[in-house]
Formats: sequence, C-alpha cells, structure tokens
Amino acid sequence: MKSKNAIIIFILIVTTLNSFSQNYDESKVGEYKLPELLVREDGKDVKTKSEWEKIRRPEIVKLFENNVYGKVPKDFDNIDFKVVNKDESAMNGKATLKEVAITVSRGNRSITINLIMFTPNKVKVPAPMFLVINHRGVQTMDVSRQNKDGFWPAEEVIDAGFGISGFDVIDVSPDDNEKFKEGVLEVLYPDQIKMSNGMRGLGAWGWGASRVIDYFEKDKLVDATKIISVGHSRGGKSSLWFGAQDERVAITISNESGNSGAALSRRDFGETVERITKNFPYWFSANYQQYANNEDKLPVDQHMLLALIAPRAVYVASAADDLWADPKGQYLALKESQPVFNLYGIETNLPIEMPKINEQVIRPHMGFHNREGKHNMTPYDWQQFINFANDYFKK
Ligand code: GTR
Repeated sequence: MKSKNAIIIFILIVTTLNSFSQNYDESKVGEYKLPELLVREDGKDVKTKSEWEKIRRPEIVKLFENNVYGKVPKDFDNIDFKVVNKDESAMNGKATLKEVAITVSRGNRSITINLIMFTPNKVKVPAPMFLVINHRGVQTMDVSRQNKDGFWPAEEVIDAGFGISGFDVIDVSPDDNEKFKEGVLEVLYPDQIKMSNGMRGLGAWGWGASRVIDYFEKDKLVDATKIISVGHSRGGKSSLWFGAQDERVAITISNESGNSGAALSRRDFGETVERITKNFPYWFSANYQQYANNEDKLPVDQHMLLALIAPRAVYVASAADDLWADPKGQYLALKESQPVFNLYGIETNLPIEMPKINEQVIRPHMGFHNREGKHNMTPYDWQQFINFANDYFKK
C-alpha cells in the first residue's frame, strides 16, 4: 500500500513538473498563427493610418486592457510637485540633481512618487530625458553617486547630453503578490481591485510614469517632447504598456522584457503565460489567467503591443543567454509590428534574420540589439539606447 502511494505521488510530481517544463529547443517551437494586426473586428482590412488611429488602434488597446494588463484609470483631483532637494553642481559640476515629490490625490487621499533626476549642465537647451521604471530599488539610483550601479549609469548618460531619471515602483505598487495593493490601488483606485479587468502592478507602474511626465512638462530643464521610457524585464513589460498608451513618450525601450512584454506569447520558447500568471498574478488583470496554457485563445499577441507605439519609436533589447525571455521571439514581435509603422510611411525594413550578437540594428523609429551575456541591464545596453536616441532625435 505504502509503495503504491509512493508511486502515485511520484507520478503526480512528474506530471506537475512536466506541465511546467519550458521549451528551449528551436525545433520544438511548433506552428502558431498570430492574430491579425490590420484586420478590424468587423472583418474589414485597415489600409490607412486614419483607419488605424480611429478604429483598429482603439480596438487593440481595449483588448489589452480587458485581457492582459487591465485598464489604467485616468482621473484624479490634484497633482502637486515639490522639489525637495536640488544640487546644481552634482557629479562634480556636470549635472543638476533634483529630487521631486509628486503627490497625487483623489478625494482626501493621496500617494507620493519620489522622482530622482539628473540633467546635464553642458546642455543649454532643455534636455531629452530617460525615465526608468525601476523595480531594482532606490539604491540603484544613488543621488550621492557613491554607489554607481551599471543598471542606472547616470554619469555616462549625462556625458552623452541626456537627462536620466527614475522612480522606485514601490512608491506606486509594491512588487509583491501580497503588498501590490498598498499604494495607488488601495489608496486612490480601490474599485480597480474588484474588477476582473482592473489595473494591476504593471499598469500601475506606468500610471506612475505618466505622473512623472506631468511633472516634466513643467520643468524647464527637461524637453518633454523627448521622453525616453526605459524598463528592464518586468519594468520593460510595464514600459511597453505605458509607452503604448501615453503618447507623450517619444521612445519606448524594453530591455529583456520577455513574456507578456516584447516576446510573442504564442511562440512556445522560454517563459509561458502559464508560468508568469502563476508566479506573478498581481502584474496582470485577473482576466489574463484564462490564457494560461491557452495562448491561442488570446485575442492579441505582443507584436500588437509594439505596434501601438507607432508612429513614435520603439527599441527592443535582448541578451543572448537570457533564453527565458526569448530573444528571437522579441525580434519576431518587432518585425511583425512593422506594417503599422509602414502605414505612416516609415520604412522600417528590419533584416529578415535576427541580427548577430552585439550587432545593433537601427532603422527609422525602430531598433534592436542582442547583447552577449545574461539577464540584466548594463552600461552596454545603455550605450545602445543612447546611439538609438541620438539617431532618432537627429531627424
Ligand atoms: C522573472 C519573470 C520574468 C521577468 C523577470 C524580471 O522571474 O519570470 O518575466 O520579469 O523575473 O523581472 O527580472
């Protein structure tokens, strides 16, 4: 009897492990059919940018809201900006540091986002600004610059003539399965929590980034027409959803965002919707759960998210050893988003094959690289972002 039980338990364990096993074998990816980007829900083809903007784009935004990330609420009563620290000779005089408390209220309740920003002193016009949706903790953005973290290489960015900024996502929605509600959800938008298409972690972080742009629009040191959103991994997923919606973002950058970010969900390689919704349910609206192991039923795929960013610019970064995030699936999604850019007359023309490791591809309004090495955001990645932004803003 005992041995029979042991066998049953063993079989159960093996089946559970198997149902979670990840595919890393290109020959086992299998066939998949992506949802049509340019066919409207009424079956008609989208042939012009006006049909895209008036009909198909809003349809796709709604599909992502209702099935993946939840709808981001827009209303609040007041927003207040307070510069709590300013140093015009930061980084030995080459930058201005500001720490800004951004307080947003609805009714008599409020939350505060603590923005950290450096702008280059050598730039006499308002500076283009990188904005990082940062889930790695405020210590990665040390204002004293004692700790120089390659994740947020402020000196290099300043030397290149750009501003760099960021906020810790904990101010908006803690990155935690239990605590994610403590922040904007419980304080400002409690209704969202009950809604099956309510905003969750990734959407909330983007909501916070939008409030930061509200501030940038008032700061003369910042060129608010040149905001570059950056996020790594989970932050990259958030950056894409944010950049797709907030049209004040000029360039949206996703660094190794992988599943439910820049990678195609239907491509069975690396992380899956099943894994991500099990491990991180609080990043997504409750409705997303139904697509676990059921990706073919998703009415969207991630190329459509990238396409929502058009005609503004999108940049997708990968790392060669980061197979969990499926570098090839990210490149394919970028390629599949091209028809929408082309509707605007933008000749994106990405190469058919994924570029070689460490070979950056810059095309009009679109860029990609696949860095050697592991899952991380590094000064090398930042150098590619700067190259791309320089090229894009020159036009
Ligand atoms: C992983 C998760 C990925 C990615 C990553 C990260 O555990 O499966 O989707 O978001 O975390 O944020 O570093």
